[in-house]
Amino acid sequence: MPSEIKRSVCPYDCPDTCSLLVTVENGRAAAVAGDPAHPFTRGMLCPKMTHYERTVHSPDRLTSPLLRTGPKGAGQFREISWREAVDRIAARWREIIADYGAEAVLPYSYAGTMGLVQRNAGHAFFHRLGASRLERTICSSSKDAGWKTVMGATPCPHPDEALDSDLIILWSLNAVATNIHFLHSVREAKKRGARVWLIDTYETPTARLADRVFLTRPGADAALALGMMHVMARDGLVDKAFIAEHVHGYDEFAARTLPDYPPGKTSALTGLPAEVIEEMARAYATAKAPLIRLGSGLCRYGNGAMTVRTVTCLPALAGAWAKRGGGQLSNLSTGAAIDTAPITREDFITAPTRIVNMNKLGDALTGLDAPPVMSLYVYHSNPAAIAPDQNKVLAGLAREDLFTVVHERFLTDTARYADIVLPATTSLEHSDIYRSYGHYCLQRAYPVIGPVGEAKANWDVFRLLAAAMGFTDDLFAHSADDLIEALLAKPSPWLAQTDLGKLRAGEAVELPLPPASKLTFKTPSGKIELLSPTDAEPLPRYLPPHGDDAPLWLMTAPTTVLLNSSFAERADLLAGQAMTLQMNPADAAARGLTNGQQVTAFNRRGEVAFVLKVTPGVPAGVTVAEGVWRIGDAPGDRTVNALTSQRLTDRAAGSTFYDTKIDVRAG
Ligand SMILES: Nc1nc2c(c(=O)[nH]1)N[C@H]1C(S)=C(S)[C@@H](COP(=O)(O)OP(=O)(O)OC[C@H]3O[C@@H](n4cnc5c(=O)[nH]c(N)nc54)[C@H](O)[C@@H]3O)O[C@H]1N2
Ligand SMILES: Nc1nc2c(c(=O)[nH]1)N[C@H]1C(S)=C(S)[C@@H](COP(=O)(O)OP(=O)(O)OC[C@H]3O[C@@H](n4cnc5c(=O)[nH]c(N)nc54)[C@H](O)[C@@H]3O)O[C@H]1N2
Ligand SMILES: [Mo]
Repeated sequence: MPSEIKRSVCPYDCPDTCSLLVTVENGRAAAVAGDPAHPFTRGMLCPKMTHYERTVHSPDRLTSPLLRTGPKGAGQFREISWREAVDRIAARWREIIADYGAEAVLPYSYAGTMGLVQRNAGHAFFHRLGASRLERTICSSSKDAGWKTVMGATPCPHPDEALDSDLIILWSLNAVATNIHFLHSVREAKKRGARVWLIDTYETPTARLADRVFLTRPGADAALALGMMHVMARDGLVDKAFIAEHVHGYDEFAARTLPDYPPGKTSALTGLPAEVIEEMARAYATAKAPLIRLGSGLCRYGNGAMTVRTVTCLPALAGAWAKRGGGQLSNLSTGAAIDTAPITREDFITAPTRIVNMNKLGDALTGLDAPPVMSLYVYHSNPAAIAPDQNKVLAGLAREDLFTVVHERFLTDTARYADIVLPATTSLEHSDIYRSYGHYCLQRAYPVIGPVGEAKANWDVFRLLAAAMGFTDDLFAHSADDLIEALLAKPSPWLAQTDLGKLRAGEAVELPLPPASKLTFKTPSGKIELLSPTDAEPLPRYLPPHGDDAPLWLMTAPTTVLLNSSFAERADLLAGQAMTLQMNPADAAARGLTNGQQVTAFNRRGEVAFVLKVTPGVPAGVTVAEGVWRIGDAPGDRTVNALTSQRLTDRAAGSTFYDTKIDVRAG
């Protein structure tokens, strides 16, 4: 049979949301390439997606439902039919609901796939069931909250604005790993003379693209931003005309907040020399069009929302919004284009049910009562690996009386604890529609190959479960394709301006940003709000992170070869890699540790074995563990999240992965 090239979309949780060209031969994906027609993909894929077909057709794919035959966690199962699997789940849920009520059932899902239908596929079902609701704030809810306090619902600028910037600041962003397609514009801008800064806590792989690298103490970015703004105000480097027209509360901010943050004090908080903070302030304020591309690392601290809020004040003081190429790029939101209500069906909630924060899964499984969690249904997420406080999560998953169902593509660390495992399709095998948090394109994907084995898509599984539970709502009679049409049929002014024919044909369409959107601030005052009079914290300030009673910070950073725990199935990507802990030579010497040896990182929550990598790229007092590894590939029996905590951010109940301290010993 001749090969065919079909279009699809990268489903992963990444701001780049690439358009894919898949070569299909004999019903199999033979090769995958980046789509040259897509304005952000530009024909290029990251190293992970270059051989996506190896994930899709991996010999490790789950191809049949499984029933546990050994102890929890041992990974011993036997194959059963879908009919038996669904009947067993429904029967067990009926018993649990009779004994404890439906809130004893907890769904757990996050972002294995970002498509609007498959990602949100369980909401209607669990609302209808009356299950506990999951608060899905593991990623960057505090970043969104910080942005919103200052900018309201103002859209982020187009990412291509970077082309016209003369100073691009990659702030807490390891773009080489997490936003590789943004670097196209960064490189082009550099050719035109732009300077590039990186502000991080260690020299990430992105450091080599930067003209200047500024390493700040973890959780101290608000102090850095305040120090810069202090110097700008002190030296008359703020844009007075812009402030007068577009900024609310500058006088209060300048009088009440900024005097508290002179360079000496902010130097002590950040670890950056005072003269460097002065220099950064001057360079930022005198750039023609400075652009901050804000990553998410800095929001995952006890002070995360306030930190983002504070950094977001910088472009207002510099008047950067008035200039093409200037401003700040945070998480882009296109939620206003497509309303997901036809899928999420909040109207199915008849009485408000319990809300469980996903960062506190360990506590929920081990400590909740009235009712306890008696069943956990996990889909497109891997909480045994990615959730904080792994020891508590695993203790919960090991409970003999917990009925766990995991719908997965692979036998992940979570799936190993399941009573029933259900096999999931990959994105090439099901329909969906995707928006992005790094650009303004929408794209619809059709299946390009049939399901591998007996794999089923998220939505199709919930249709089966709905039937087994006796739910007769019309919604569950519909296919994923019907749901996509229902989304497109809900008119929004933004969607009305796009070519729906092209979208339905599977091509990317770009939502147009309204003209002058950069100077139309969607806040209550219509201005950028430095002062929020009714907020418990009316003005930005430096708040300390949580910290821990231990000497070394631990950066739980992304790696180029994994995406959270996804791609762990890919031996080709992990070849030559090890689960390392990076450490400064001085910290290693002080502990008598040498490069390449096995070490144990520990704190009061857990102990994790790593291979030590001694490097001057990590400052003293900081350690780095890149990637969320599979326990089977780790030197010991735990991975990085045995060290992280369930503590939340100051606002929006976010995760605090980086707000972790440890000590390290040999062995
Ligand atoms: N290859 C790869 N791609 C990914 C992911 C992945 O794991 N791997 N993850 C995906 C996901 S889920 C998301 S949310 C996105 C974003 O993924 P994120 O994990 O949020 O990654 P970044 O936005 O790059 O931000 C992380 C950077 O912040 C730095 N950092 C940590 N603490 C601080 C601090 O206090 N101050 C400063 N200035 N910097 C700090 C870290 O050292 C790191 O370089 O990327 C997605 N893409
Ligand atoms: N230490 C540390 N921990 C972290 C982070 C970190 O940087 N460091 N990052 C955090 C962040 S930002 C995030 S967003 C979370 C992400 O947490 P998760 O969203 O849980 O991310 P993944 O580890 O990618 O796990 C997704 C799982 O979904 C499965 N999957 C993919 N597609 C489908 C599908 O269509 N159907 C079904 N049923 N399954 C599918 C994949 O096989 C994979 O096992 O992790 C957080 N945890
Ligand atoms: Mo994330």
